[in-house]
Amino acid sequence: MKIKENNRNIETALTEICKKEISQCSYEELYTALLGIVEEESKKHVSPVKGRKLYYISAEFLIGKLLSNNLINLGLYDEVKACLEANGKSMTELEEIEPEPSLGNGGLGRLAACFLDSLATLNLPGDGIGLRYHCGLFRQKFTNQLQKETPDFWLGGDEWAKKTEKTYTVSLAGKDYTARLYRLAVTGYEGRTNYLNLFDLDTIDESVIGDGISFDKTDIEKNLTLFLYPDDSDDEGRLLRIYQQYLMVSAGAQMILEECVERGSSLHDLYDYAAIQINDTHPSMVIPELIRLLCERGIGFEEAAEIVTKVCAYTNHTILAEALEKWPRYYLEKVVPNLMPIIEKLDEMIRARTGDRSTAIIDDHQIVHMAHMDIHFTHSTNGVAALHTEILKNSELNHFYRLYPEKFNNKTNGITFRRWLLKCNPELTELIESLIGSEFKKDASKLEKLLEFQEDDTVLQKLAQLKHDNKEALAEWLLHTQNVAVNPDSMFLIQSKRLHEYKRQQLNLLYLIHQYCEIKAGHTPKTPVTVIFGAKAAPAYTIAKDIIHALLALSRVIRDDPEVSRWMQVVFIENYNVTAAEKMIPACDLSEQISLASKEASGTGNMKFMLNGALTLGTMDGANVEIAEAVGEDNIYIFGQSSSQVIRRYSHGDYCAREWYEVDPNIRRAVNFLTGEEMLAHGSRENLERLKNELINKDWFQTLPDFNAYIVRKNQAIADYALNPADWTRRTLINISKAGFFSSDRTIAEYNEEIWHLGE
Ligand code: 26V
Repeated sequence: MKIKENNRNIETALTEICKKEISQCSYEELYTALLGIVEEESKKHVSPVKGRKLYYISAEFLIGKLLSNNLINLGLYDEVKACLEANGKSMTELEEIEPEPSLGNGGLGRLAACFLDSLATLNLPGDGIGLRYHCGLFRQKFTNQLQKETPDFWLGGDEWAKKTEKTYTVSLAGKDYTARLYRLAVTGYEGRTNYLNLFDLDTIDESVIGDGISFDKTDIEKNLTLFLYPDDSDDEGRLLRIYQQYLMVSAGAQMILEECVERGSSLHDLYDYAAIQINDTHPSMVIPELIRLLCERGIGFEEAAEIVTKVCAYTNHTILAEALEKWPRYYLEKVVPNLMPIIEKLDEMIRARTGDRSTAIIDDHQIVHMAHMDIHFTHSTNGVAALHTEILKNSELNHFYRLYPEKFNNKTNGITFRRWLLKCNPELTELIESLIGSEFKKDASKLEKLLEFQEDDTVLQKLAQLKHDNKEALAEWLLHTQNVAVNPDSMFLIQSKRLHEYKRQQLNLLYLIHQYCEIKAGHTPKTPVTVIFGAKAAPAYTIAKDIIHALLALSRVIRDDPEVSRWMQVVFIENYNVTAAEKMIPACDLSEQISLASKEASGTGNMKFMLNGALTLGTMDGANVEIAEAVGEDNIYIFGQSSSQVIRRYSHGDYCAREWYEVDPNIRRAVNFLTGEEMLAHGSRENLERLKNELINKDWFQTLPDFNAYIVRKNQAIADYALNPADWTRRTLINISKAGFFSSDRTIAEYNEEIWHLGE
């Protein structure tokens, strides 16, 4: 490390760069100086690529703030923190200077960020390719208990992603645009430095943003990379999404070929130089684009298609049919006229291969199915948790599975322990280290050594104290950022994730209403609880916004009722993001993972909470199934219908929410409460009535059948926590010790061994 080689410590380096005493520096000055130090350090870990290199193409990289994480990965964090403290400065305040890059919606984007960390940590050559959105995902504000979206201008000032001189020409709707490359160094933990390559246009004009996050969607030159997934509730929005995707894949594909040729590839042997992972269907156009570029460089169509199939692999992240992208042919004809003939040829090849029209790329209604193209023209299709992959094979993608059984495989998701333990919970990291040494930081399976301590009262007491300290820290953060006071002596129950009906925040809502009524009837819980939500709803997703509205209104109803608020508090934090997650997760007692079984592909929040010593209350869905297997049924709270029951119910089409509502008095009481006078005192009749009607007449994600089981299991968890705290802590220790499997290092090692074969 140069800083040490030159015998300069951080203190002298900072003083030199800032040209004054550290105590005299502003946090902005220190931040800029540290950014420079990280940059210099990370360059030293760049090493030439030998053999195959991975390109992970994704419309989202939810990377979170980078300073502390980079310092941890480069081994500089402790030194910097000590130096700041010695000069009267705080690391926490310094962290607040950094804007959070809002380059993702949720799990899919965060997974991509965890994967980049693991690739670099495992010394694997692997870059990300994405877009440099100027405002990214919207910033969420609550006004009159309603979500409002405003732009999040996170760029400006010092940026981690550096502008380069590299540009690529991309033709959109017949007109040429210049895509510029920005590069952000990804530092591995004691590992190599890779890059996240983000493309952008120089011509973007933030002044075209009007009210909220509205803008003229047709002026591509000015708006193309303004927002992440702009509202696609109309044709213009959907077209813009295709423009964005093609900018990303065309510039990305050109960059990949250029790099490979520079490294000696003849392009016929592209497979020896590149592996491309297509993260969901958003980057699917990279397949025809690469074929187009290879043909342009003299390779025949059939060979080009073969090369691309060998190089590319596809990850499916959802079984929800409405989330699998399919575009009317005329959209693609308009935006990517050069690709359409290629997509047609690929479709013809598949017609010759199989008579099964359900696997067609272009169907009889002239709709282009991106996932179908992915499965036919890549060598690997993977699901993201064991159950999810089984559902893909046996139901959703069964026709493809029968065609290509060898292509299907599972890669259960994982999380990077550097951010989700070392960074967000240094106290727990220290305790673990004092007990089992530091190997777990790079070999997460070593956490199992903690099992030795499950009967050790001193360790358990330390663990309990640490959780309490983290709850106090969260309480302070909530007071400071959200202006709400919570009781750290209460039990913390957290549901934080995107707002979607299948994730069933509405089930939690109905539970809270039920408890409200029970407390009013004199049936108090065993201990006071604080229920914390964090979630953004897609701007055009009406019911999701109604659920937020109902939860915000209910939190006021409870706040204003001292009889209930002694026992229960509901907090919905505004603008949930990675930074908020880092504060919430270490403080959680009970992690709510209550999606309708079969609908959550994996979930990764579930893993983060488990690793930080929360117990899970969940359905047998996604990776919850594997968490339950790992910890055993005594150390998790499982409830609700199984995925096969749910799938059966859907296929019979015989679920009738109204029947459940009419028969069950608890359900009726909770649902009716939505439009009762207490709620109407704080909420809007229109929103609340719409939600109530949805629950009674549709309830597409079967909230009502799981309602009673959820109440019983949740109240059991609360009683166990209250009545046997030592045993609770013992069970949290078991959860932590079994979390090793959910490290993204394990996931990435599996991708590499079975799909990518990097560096070979
Ligand atoms: C997208 C959309 C868009 C249109 C309307 C409905 C809808 C529903 C879901 C989605 C999600 C698309 C893909 C996605 O983000 N999947 C998430 O990927 C995570 C990482 O693999 C995984 O943990 C989550 O379970 C999965 O939902």
